[in-house]
Amino acid sequence: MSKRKLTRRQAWRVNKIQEERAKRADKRDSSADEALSAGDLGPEREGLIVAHFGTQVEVESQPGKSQRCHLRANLEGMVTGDRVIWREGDPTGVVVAQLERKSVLSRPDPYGKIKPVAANIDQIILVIASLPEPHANLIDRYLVAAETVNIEPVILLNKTDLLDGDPERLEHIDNLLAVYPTLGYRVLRTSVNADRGIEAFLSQLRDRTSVFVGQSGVGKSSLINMLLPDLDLRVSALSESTNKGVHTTTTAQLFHLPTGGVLIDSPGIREFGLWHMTRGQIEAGFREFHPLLGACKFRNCQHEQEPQCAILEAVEAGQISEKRLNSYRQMVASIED
Ligand SMILES: Nc1nc2c(ncn2[C@@H]2O[C@H](COP(=O)(O)OP(=O)(O)OP(=O)(O)O)[C@@H](O)[C@H]2O)c(=O)[nH]1
Ligand SMILES: [Mg+2]
Ligand SMILES: [Zn+2]
Repeated sequence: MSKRKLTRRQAWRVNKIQEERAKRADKRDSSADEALSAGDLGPEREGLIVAHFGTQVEVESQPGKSQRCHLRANLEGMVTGDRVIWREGDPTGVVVAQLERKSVLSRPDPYGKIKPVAANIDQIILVIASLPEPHANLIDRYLVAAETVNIEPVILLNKTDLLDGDPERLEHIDNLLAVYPTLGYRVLRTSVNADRGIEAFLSQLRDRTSVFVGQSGVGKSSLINMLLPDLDLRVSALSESTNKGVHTTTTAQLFHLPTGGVLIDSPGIREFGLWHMTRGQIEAGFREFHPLLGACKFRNCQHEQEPQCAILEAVEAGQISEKRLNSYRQMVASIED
Protein backbone atom coordinates (compact mmCIF):
# COMPACT_ATOMS: atom_id res chain seq x y z
CA MET A 1 0.00 0.00 0.00
CA SER A 2 1.31 3.43 -0.80
CA LYS A 3 2.38 5.55 2.13
CA ARG A 4 0.47 8.77 2.39
CA LYS A 5 -0.12 11.34 5.03
CA LEU A 6 -3.45 11.02 6.77
CA THR A 7 -5.56 14.09 7.33
CA ARG A 8 -6.38 14.82 10.97
CA ARG A 9 -9.85 13.52 10.49
CA GLN A 10 -8.60 10.28 8.93
CA ALA A 11 -6.05 9.84 11.70
CA TRP A 12 -8.80 10.31 14.26
CA ARG A 13 -10.90 7.68 12.53
CA VAL A 14 -8.06 5.17 12.32
CA ASN A 15 -7.40 5.66 16.04
CA LYS A 16 -11.04 5.21 16.84
CA ILE A 17 -11.23 1.99 14.81
CA GLN A 18 -8.17 0.64 16.61
CA GLU A 19 -9.62 1.49 20.01
CA GLU A 20 -12.87 -0.22 19.13
CA ARG A 21 -11.01 -3.25 17.92
CA ALA A 22 -9.03 -3.49 21.15
CA LYS A 23 -12.27 -3.16 23.13
CA ARG A 24 -13.88 -5.94 21.13
CA ALA A 25 -10.84 -8.17 21.66
CA ASP A 26 -10.99 -7.55 25.43
CA LYS A 27 -14.65 -8.36 25.51
CA ARG A 28 -14.08 -11.52 23.52
CA ASP A 29 -11.31 -12.67 25.85
CA SER A 30 -13.39 -12.04 28.93
CA SER A 31 -16.46 -13.89 27.57
CA ALA A 32 -14.32 -16.92 26.82
CA ASP A 33 -12.51 -16.70 30.16
CA GLU A 34 -15.74 -16.29 32.11
CA ALA A 35 -17.24 -19.33 30.45
CA LEU A 36 -14.07 -21.32 31.10
CA SER A 37 -13.87 -20.37 34.76
CA ALA A 38 -17.59 -20.92 35.37
CA GLY A 39 -16.83 -24.56 34.63
CA ASP A 40 -20.14 -25.36 32.97
CA LEU A 41 -18.58 -26.39 29.69
CA GLY A 42 -18.49 -29.84 28.13
CA PRO A 43 -15.31 -31.88 27.76
CA GLU A 44 -12.68 -30.97 25.18
CA ARG A 45 -13.34 -32.39 21.77
CA GLU A 46 -12.25 -31.93 18.19
CA GLY A 47 -14.22 -29.79 15.80
CA LEU A 48 -14.20 -27.96 12.49
CA ILE A 49 -14.84 -24.24 11.97
CA VAL A 50 -17.67 -24.02 9.44
CA ALA A 51 -18.34 -20.27 9.52
CA HIS A 52 -16.87 -17.11 10.89
CA PHE A 53 -18.76 -14.10 12.26
CA GLY A 54 -16.65 -11.24 13.54
CA THR A 55 -15.29 -12.39 16.89
CA GLN A 56 -17.20 -15.68 16.99
CA VAL A 57 -17.04 -18.87 14.99
CA GLU A 58 -19.43 -21.72 14.28
CA VAL A 59 -17.87 -25.05 15.26
CA GLU A 60 -19.06 -28.47 14.20
CA SER A 61 -18.19 -31.85 15.73
CA GLN A 62 -20.15 -33.83 13.19
CA PRO A 63 -21.87 -32.73 9.98
CA GLY A 64 -25.08 -30.89 10.75
CA LYS A 65 -24.34 -30.42 14.47
CA SER A 66 -22.68 -27.14 15.29
CA GLN A 67 -22.50 -24.39 17.89
CA ARG A 68 -21.47 -20.72 18.09
CA CYS A 69 -18.24 -20.34 20.01
CA HIS A 70 -16.12 -17.65 21.55
CA LEU A 71 -12.42 -17.84 20.98
CA ARG A 72 -10.15 -18.17 23.96
CA ALA A 73 -7.74 -15.30 24.47
CA ASN A 74 -4.65 -15.33 22.19
CA LEU A 75 -6.31 -17.50 19.54
CA GLU A 76 -6.02 -15.30 16.51
CA GLY A 77 -6.61 -15.65 12.83
CA MET A 78 -8.90 -18.69 13.03
CA VAL A 79 -10.68 -19.25 9.77
CA THR A 80 -13.27 -21.46 8.13
CA GLY A 81 -11.73 -24.88 7.56
CA ASP A 82 -9.57 -24.78 10.70
CA ARG A 83 -9.62 -27.85 12.93
CA VAL A 84 -9.84 -26.96 16.62
CA ILE A 85 -10.25 -28.26 20.15
CA TRP A 86 -13.43 -26.83 21.68
CA ARG A 87 -15.86 -27.22 24.58
CA GLU A 88 -19.60 -27.13 24.26
CA GLY A 89 -21.41 -24.47 26.33
CA ASP A 90 -24.83 -22.98 26.92
CA PRO A 91 -25.60 -20.99 24.85
CA THR A 92 -22.07 -20.47 23.53
CA GLY A 93 -19.08 -22.79 23.45
CA VAL A 94 -15.41 -21.93 23.63
CA VAL A 95 -12.62 -22.77 21.24
CA VAL A 96 -9.56 -23.52 23.34
CA ALA A 97 -6.91 -24.53 20.81
CA GLN A 98 -6.15 -24.63 17.13
CA LEU A 99 -4.91 -27.84 15.51
CA GLU A 100 -2.15 -27.89 12.94
CA ARG A 101 -3.03 -26.74 9.44
CA LYS A 102 -2.37 -28.69 6.27
CA SER A 103 -2.63 -25.58 4.10
CA VAL A 104 -3.81 -22.01 4.33
CA LEU A 105 -5.02 -19.40 1.87
CA SER A 106 -4.21 -15.82 2.76
CA ARG A 107 -4.64 -12.38 1.37
CA PRO A 108 -3.66 -8.87 2.39
CA ASP A 109 -6.22 -6.89 4.41
CA PRO A 110 -6.91 -3.21 3.58
CA TYR A 111 -3.99 -2.25 5.83
CA GLY A 112 -1.59 -4.46 3.89
CA LYS A 113 -1.29 -7.14 6.57
CA ILE A 114 -1.45 -10.75 5.34
CA LYS A 115 -4.52 -12.45 6.80
CA PRO A 116 -5.55 -16.11 6.54
CA VAL A 117 -8.98 -16.65 4.94
CA ALA A 118 -9.46 -20.43 4.72
CA ALA A 119 -7.54 -23.45 6.01
CA ASN A 120 -6.94 -27.10 5.14
CA ILE A 121 -7.87 -26.74 1.49
CA ASP A 122 -6.92 -29.45 -1.06
CA GLN A 123 -8.36 -27.85 -4.17
CA ILE A 124 -9.22 -24.40 -5.49
CA ILE A 125 -12.21 -24.12 -7.81
CA LEU A 126 -11.66 -21.04 -9.93
CA VAL A 127 -15.10 -20.08 -11.22
CA ILE A 128 -15.42 -17.90 -14.31
CA ALA A 129 -18.33 -17.04 -16.59
CA SER A 130 -18.75 -15.28 -19.89
CA LEU A 131 -20.62 -12.66 -17.85
CA PRO A 132 -19.16 -10.95 -15.87
CA GLU A 133 -16.37 -11.23 -18.39
CA PRO A 134 -13.07 -12.35 -16.88
CA HIS A 135 -10.70 -9.39 -17.10
CA ALA A 136 -7.31 -9.82 -18.74
CA ASN A 137 -5.02 -12.24 -16.87
CA LEU A 138 -7.65 -13.07 -14.29
CA ILE A 139 -7.24 -16.82 -14.78
CA ASP A 140 -3.45 -16.68 -14.79
CA ARG A 141 -3.37 -14.54 -11.69
CA TYR A 142 -5.47 -17.02 -9.78
CA LEU A 143 -3.43 -19.94 -11.10
CA VAL A 144 -0.18 -18.33 -9.99
CA ALA A 145 -1.65 -17.69 -6.54
CA ALA A 146 -2.78 -21.33 -6.34
CA GLU A 147 0.62 -22.64 -7.45
CA THR A 148 2.31 -20.47 -4.83
CA VAL A 149 0.35 -22.04 -1.98
CA ASN A 150 0.71 -25.42 -3.68
CA ILE A 151 -3.00 -26.20 -3.91
CA GLU A 152 -4.32 -27.80 -7.09
CA PRO A 153 -6.59 -25.41 -9.03
CA VAL A 154 -9.48 -26.47 -11.26
CA ILE A 155 -11.04 -24.02 -13.72
CA LEU A 156 -14.83 -24.06 -13.89
CA LEU A 157 -16.67 -22.16 -16.61
CA ASN A 158 -20.24 -21.57 -15.40
CA LYS A 159 -23.22 -20.08 -17.29
CA THR A 160 -22.54 -22.08 -20.47
CA ASP A 161 -26.22 -21.46 -21.36
CA LEU A 162 -25.23 -17.87 -22.19
CA LEU A 163 -23.09 -19.24 -25.02
CA ASP A 164 -25.96 -21.05 -26.72
CA GLY A 165 -26.65 -19.50 -30.10
CA ASP A 166 -23.73 -17.09 -29.74
CA PRO A 167 -20.87 -18.68 -31.69
CA GLU A 168 -18.69 -15.59 -31.38
CA ARG A 169 -18.80 -15.56 -27.63
CA LEU A 170 -18.28 -19.31 -27.55
CA GLU A 171 -15.21 -19.04 -29.75
CA HIS A 172 -13.82 -16.27 -27.59
CA ILE A 173 -14.19 -18.36 -24.43
CA ASP A 174 -12.86 -21.51 -26.13
CA ASN A 175 -9.76 -19.55 -27.19
CA LEU A 176 -9.32 -18.18 -23.71
CA LEU A 177 -9.48 -21.64 -22.15
CA ALA A 178 -7.68 -23.71 -24.80
CA VAL A 179 -4.21 -23.50 -23.29
CA TYR A 180 -5.08 -24.76 -19.80
CA PRO A 181 -5.76 -28.46 -20.46
CA THR A 182 -2.44 -28.58 -22.33
CA LEU A 183 -0.77 -27.42 -19.10
CA GLY A 184 -2.48 -30.14 -17.09
CA TYR A 185 -5.21 -28.00 -15.55
CA ARG A 186 -8.65 -29.51 -15.48
CA VAL A 187 -11.40 -27.39 -17.06
CA LEU A 188 -15.05 -28.09 -16.23
CA ARG A 189 -18.13 -26.49 -17.75
CA THR A 190 -21.45 -26.03 -15.97
CA SER A 191 -24.73 -24.23 -16.28
CA VAL A 192 -26.96 -23.77 -13.27
CA ASN A 193 -29.80 -22.48 -15.43
CA ALA A 194 -29.62 -25.31 -17.98
CA ASP A 195 -28.63 -27.98 -15.43
CA ARG A 196 -25.36 -28.99 -17.13
CA GLY A 197 -22.09 -30.47 -15.94
CA ILE A 198 -23.23 -31.34 -12.44
CA GLU A 199 -22.02 -34.96 -12.43
CA ALA A 200 -18.47 -34.10 -13.45
CA PHE A 201 -18.41 -31.24 -10.96
CA LEU A 202 -19.60 -33.47 -8.11
CA SER A 203 -17.03 -36.11 -8.86
CA GLN A 204 -14.31 -33.45 -8.88
CA LEU A 205 -15.44 -32.38 -5.39
CA ARG A 206 -15.67 -35.87 -3.92
CA ASP A 207 -13.37 -36.65 -0.96
CA ARG A 208 -11.69 -33.26 -1.00
CA THR A 209 -11.97 -29.90 0.71
CA SER A 210 -12.42 -27.32 -2.03
CA VAL A 211 -12.71 -23.58 -1.94
CA PHE A 212 -14.42 -21.35 -4.47
CA VAL A 213 -12.62 -18.35 -5.85
CA GLY A 214 -13.83 -16.09 -8.63
CA GLN A 215 -15.31 -12.69 -9.31
CA SER A 216 -18.56 -11.62 -7.74
CA GLY A 217 -21.52 -12.67 -9.88
CA VAL A 218 -20.06 -15.70 -11.67
CA GLY A 219 -22.54 -17.94 -9.86
CA LYS A 220 -20.69 -19.52 -6.92
CA SER A 221 -23.67 -19.42 -4.56
CA SER A 222 -25.96 -20.54 -7.40
CA LEU A 223 -23.72 -23.58 -7.92
CA ILE A 224 -23.90 -24.44 -4.22
CA ASN A 225 -27.69 -24.08 -4.32
CA MET A 226 -27.73 -26.47 -7.24
CA LEU A 227 -25.73 -29.07 -5.31
CA LEU A 228 -27.64 -28.49 -2.05
CA PRO A 229 -31.16 -27.42 -3.02
CA ASP A 230 -32.42 -27.28 0.58
CA LEU A 231 -29.95 -24.55 1.38
CA ASP A 232 -31.36 -21.66 -0.66
CA LEU A 233 -28.39 -19.27 -0.37
CA ARG A 234 -28.91 -15.70 -1.42
CA VAL A 235 -27.93 -14.91 -5.02
CA SER A 236 -28.26 -11.60 -6.86
CA ALA A 237 -28.54 -10.50 -10.45
CA LEU A 238 -25.60 -8.63 -11.93
CA SER A 239 -25.71 -4.86 -11.84
CA GLU A 240 -27.59 -3.72 -14.92
CA SER A 241 -25.32 -0.77 -15.50
CA THR A 242 -21.97 -2.52 -15.22
CA ASN A 243 -22.74 -6.23 -15.78
CA LYS A 244 -20.71 -6.94 -12.66
CA GLY A 245 -21.58 -8.90 -9.54
CA VAL A 246 -22.81 -7.04 -6.47
CA HIS A 247 -20.86 -8.93 -3.74
CA THR A 248 -23.78 -10.87 -2.34
CA THR A 249 -22.04 -13.47 -0.20
CA THR A 250 -20.45 -11.86 2.84
CA THR A 251 -19.46 -14.70 5.20
CA ALA A 252 -17.12 -17.60 4.63
CA GLN A 253 -19.11 -20.79 4.96
CA LEU A 254 -18.36 -24.48 4.71
CA PHE A 255 -20.78 -26.99 3.18
CA HIS A 256 -20.78 -30.79 3.32
CA LEU A 257 -21.83 -32.43 0.08
CA PRO A 258 -24.06 -35.51 0.33
CA THR A 259 -21.93 -37.20 -2.32
CA GLY A 260 -18.78 -36.61 -0.26
CA GLY A 261 -16.45 -33.67 -0.02
CA VAL A 262 -16.53 -30.23 1.49
CA LEU A 263 -16.91 -26.90 -0.27
CA ILE A 264 -16.07 -23.47 1.15
CA ASP A 265 -17.46 -20.25 -0.31
CA SER A 266 -15.58 -17.26 1.05
CA PRO A 267 -15.98 -13.66 -0.02
CA GLY A 268 -12.47 -12.99 1.26
CA ILE A 269 -10.61 -14.98 -1.35
CA ARG A 270 -12.23 -13.78 -4.50
CA GLU A 271 -9.53 -11.44 -5.56
CA PHE A 272 -6.54 -12.57 -3.65
CA GLY A 273 -3.84 -10.24 -4.78
CA LEU A 274 -0.33 -10.81 -5.99
CA TRP A 275 1.31 -7.70 -4.72
CA HIS A 276 3.14 -9.52 -1.93
CA MET A 277 4.78 -11.88 -4.42
CA THR A 278 8.28 -11.71 -5.80
CA ARG A 279 9.22 -12.05 -9.45
CA GLY A 280 10.66 -15.48 -8.68
CA GLN A 281 7.36 -16.65 -7.20
CA ILE A 282 5.41 -15.42 -10.20
CA GLU A 283 7.85 -17.17 -12.50
CA ALA A 284 7.45 -20.38 -10.50
CA GLY A 285 3.66 -19.95 -10.74
CA PHE A 286 3.83 -20.67 -14.50
CA ARG A 287 4.20 -24.43 -14.48
CA GLU A 288 5.32 -24.69 -18.11
CA PHE A 289 8.36 -22.54 -17.27
CA HIS A 290 9.64 -25.06 -14.72
CA PRO A 291 11.73 -27.30 -16.97
CA LEU A 292 13.36 -24.20 -18.50
CA LEU A 293 14.19 -22.23 -15.39
CA GLY A 294 17.96 -22.05 -15.12
CA ALA A 295 18.41 -22.72 -18.83
CA CYS A 296 18.60 -19.05 -19.90
CA LYS A 297 22.05 -17.63 -20.66
CA PHE A 298 21.77 -15.05 -17.89
CA ARG A 299 21.12 -16.30 -14.41
CA ASN A 300 18.86 -13.36 -13.61
CA CYS A 301 17.11 -13.43 -17.01
CA GLN A 302 13.75 -11.61 -16.94
CA HIS A 303 12.61 -13.23 -20.21
CA GLU A 304 12.09 -9.82 -21.81
CA GLN A 305 14.53 -9.62 -24.73
CA GLU A 306 17.71 -11.15 -23.41
CA PRO A 307 19.77 -13.23 -25.86
CA GLN A 308 19.57 -16.99 -25.51
CA CYS A 309 16.56 -16.84 -23.25
CA ALA A 310 15.15 -20.38 -22.95
CA ILE A 311 11.62 -19.10 -22.32
CA LEU A 312 11.60 -16.78 -25.35
CA GLU A 313 13.00 -19.59 -27.48
CA ALA A 314 10.23 -21.90 -26.28
CA VAL A 315 7.64 -19.25 -27.20
CA GLU A 316 9.29 -18.90 -30.59
CA ALA A 317 9.10 -22.66 -31.06
CA GLY A 318 5.44 -22.68 -30.11
CA GLN A 319 6.03 -24.70 -26.93
CA ILE A 320 4.95 -21.92 -24.60
CA SER A 321 1.89 -19.80 -25.29
CA GLU A 322 2.57 -16.19 -26.07
CA LYS A 323 -0.50 -15.18 -24.07
CA ARG A 324 0.92 -16.85 -20.98
CA LEU A 325 4.25 -15.09 -21.46
CA ASN A 326 2.38 -11.79 -21.73
CA SER A 327 0.46 -12.56 -18.55
CA TYR A 328 3.73 -13.27 -16.81
CA ARG A 329 5.17 -9.96 -17.98
CA GLN A 330 2.13 -7.98 -16.95
CA MET A 331 2.09 -9.58 -13.53
CA VAL A 332 5.76 -8.82 -12.99
CA ALA A 333 5.16 -5.25 -14.14
CA SER A 334 2.25 -4.91 -11.72
CA ILE A 335 4.33 -5.90 -8.69
CA GLU A 336 7.19 -3.67 -9.74
CA ASP A 337 4.92 -0.63 -9.90
N1 LIG B 1 -27.56 -17.53 -17.22
C1 LIG B 1 -27.06 -18.01 -16.09
N2 LIG B 1 -27.06 -17.27 -14.98
C2 LIG B 1 -26.53 -17.78 -13.84
C3 LIG B 1 -25.98 -19.08 -13.79
N3 LIG B 1 -25.51 -19.29 -12.55
C4 LIG B 1 -25.78 -18.16 -11.84
N4 LIG B 1 -26.39 -17.25 -12.61
C5 LIG B 1 -26.86 -15.90 -12.22
O1 LIG B 1 -25.74 -15.08 -11.92
C6 LIG B 1 -26.08 -14.12 -10.90
C7 LIG B 1 -25.04 -14.14 -9.79
O2 LIG B 1 -25.07 -15.39 -9.13
P1 LIG B 1 -24.52 -15.61 -7.65
O3 LIG B 1 -24.68 -17.09 -7.37
O4 LIG B 1 -25.12 -14.65 -6.69
O5 LIG B 1 -22.97 -15.26 -7.84
P2 LIG B 1 -21.77 -15.34 -6.77
O6 LIG B 1 -20.58 -15.82 -7.52
O7 LIG B 1 -22.17 -16.14 -5.58
O8 LIG B 1 -21.58 -13.82 -6.40
P3 LIG B 1 -21.02 -13.16 -5.03
O9 LIG B 1 -21.65 -13.83 -3.86
O10 LIG B 1 -21.36 -11.72 -5.16
O11 LIG B 1 -19.52 -13.38 -5.09
C8 LIG B 1 -27.50 -14.49 -10.45
O12 LIG B 1 -28.41 -13.65 -11.11
C9 LIG B 1 -27.65 -15.93 -10.91
O13 LIG B 1 -29.00 -16.28 -11.17
C10 LIG B 1 -26.00 -19.86 -15.00
O14 LIG B 1 -25.54 -21.01 -15.07
N5 LIG B 1 -26.55 -19.28 -16.11
MG1 LIG C 1 -22.35 -15.64 -3.57
ZN1 LIG D 1 14.96 -16.02 -19.96
